[in-house]
Amino acid sequence: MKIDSISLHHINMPLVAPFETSFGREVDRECIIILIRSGGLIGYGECVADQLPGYNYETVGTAWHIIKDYIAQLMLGQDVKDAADFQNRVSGIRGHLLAKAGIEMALWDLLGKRDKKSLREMLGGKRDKVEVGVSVGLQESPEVLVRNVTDYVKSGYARVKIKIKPGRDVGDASAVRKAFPNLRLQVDANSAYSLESAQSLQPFDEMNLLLIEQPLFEDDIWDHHKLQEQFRTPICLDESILSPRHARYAIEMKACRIINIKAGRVGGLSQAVEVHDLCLAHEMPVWCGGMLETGVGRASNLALASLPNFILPGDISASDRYYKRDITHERFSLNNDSTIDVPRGVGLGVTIDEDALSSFTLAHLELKPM
Ligand code: OSB
Ligand code: MG
Repeated sequence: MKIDSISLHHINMPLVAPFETSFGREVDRECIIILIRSGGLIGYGECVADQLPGYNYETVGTAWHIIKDYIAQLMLGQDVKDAADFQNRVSGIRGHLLAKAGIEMALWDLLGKRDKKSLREMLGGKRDKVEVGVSVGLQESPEVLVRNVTDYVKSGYARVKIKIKPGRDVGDASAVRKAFPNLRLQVDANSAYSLESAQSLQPFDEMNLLLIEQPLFEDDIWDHHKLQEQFRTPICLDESILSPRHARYAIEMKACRIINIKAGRVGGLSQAVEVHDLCLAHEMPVWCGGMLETGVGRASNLALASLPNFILPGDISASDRYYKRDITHERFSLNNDSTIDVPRGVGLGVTIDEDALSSFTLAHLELKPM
């Protein structure tokens, strides 16, 4: 596909409720929506870098710079054949995986529109709908947390993840467990513990949790191995897995028993599929993580999560859990079996609400061949 132009929209969208994790509190979410034009078609992508480098070192600012000054220069006016060709072009750019993934998503949307295929079909997804859960941020108190979880359970979520941090871990989880003895429950620390401080999490082993997500440093696969040896509950890695190579390290080191896959974090959907395939070959179950995506990124997550080894429910909630107004005309809703339908249309299978997109846009840039 000859790339005619690449447009970037830096957007800010108000969240329906603040989202607090061990690395910070967000009341609105920023990201970059990417438009790639080719032969009269437009492909859309979402770069999930946020305003702050809390989850990942990338930000909207760094991704903007890397896309504008480096990635776009390797594509504009050129024939980019597919995701593999794209990955090959950007292989000289070290890191900046969220930036690369946003562009790759827009390429997939374009390819699907050109070939009249859905993303699910192109990636090899099998399911029509995927099991999902909800990720609940830190609340004022365990009581407020239980009230929040109750609302989500009532609205149909059969799996709940709660965020934890030192001092807000065992108490919070046991309050939820007491209120919901049979709920599929898991916790996410976003790297808030050391091997030493994580010893205080031992009571989790008596709470029948699905998994403990990313307790330790993002660059420390080996200490996760040591911690996993001390826990019966599966440890799941999120931040630590930045590539298929990291997934192999984690498997070989027995650093975890489950992997959370986010296409953004591993540098694109093609890389996410590679991680998926590797995990499948090693009988390591995976699930699809979320980054509070707009309808664009949510459509991509649903297609990815339809692959066979996505065995656990994904952090892919209904649109109304995140945004009152979204940038896609399509809104995603929860079926009564705690699933969400995978889009069927070509590419991502979503259409853009131009008014919404422009009203959320803080900055806009169009890049064309020189
Ligand atoms: O660690 O999984 C995470 C959101 C932003 C950054 C990191 C994480 C999250 C979530 C929310 O847990 C998942 C979602 O519902 O999109
Ligand atoms: Mg996580």
